[in-house]
Amino acid sequence: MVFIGDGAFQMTGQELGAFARAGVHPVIFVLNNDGYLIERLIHDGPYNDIARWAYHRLPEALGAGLGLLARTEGELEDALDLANRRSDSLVLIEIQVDRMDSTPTLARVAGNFRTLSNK
Ligand SMILES: Cc1ncc(C[n+]2csc(CCOP(=O)(O)OP(=O)(O)O)c2C)c(N)n1
Ligand SMILES: [Mg+2]
Repeated sequence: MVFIGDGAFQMTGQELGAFARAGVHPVIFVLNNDGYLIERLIHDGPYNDIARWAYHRLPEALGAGLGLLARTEGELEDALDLANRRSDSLVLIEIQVDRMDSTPTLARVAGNFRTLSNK
């Protein structure tokens, strides 16, 4: 299983092709919050925006397996069910969340960095 942000995926996503060549079948969760949230929480600006890729369509384009889109909890449950039944294939699940969704821990840590960088 692989968990990756949309920003990090834009630097490494071509490796889907290598997975296909190696014949391995990970389940890949792409957490799509429309940019670099960790940086937005510290200091926001247009440099935290990234291109809006259709991540769930990339496995098909790269001949690498199945891509699914989850925009709600129900869609995520359906995608997990399908991934469970498709262990013979790479499955990429794009999970769309709100732009500023964050765990309390991340918000606290980033807030401390923000305070330090404003001193
Ligand atoms: C090779 C490389 N380039 C740049 C960075 C700087 N960097 C750290 S976090 C980050 C953005 C991460 O965005 P995303 O993967 O979407 O995660 P999010 O914070 O949105 O959950 C970047 C560019 C890095 N860590 N490694
Ligand atoms: Mg992101």
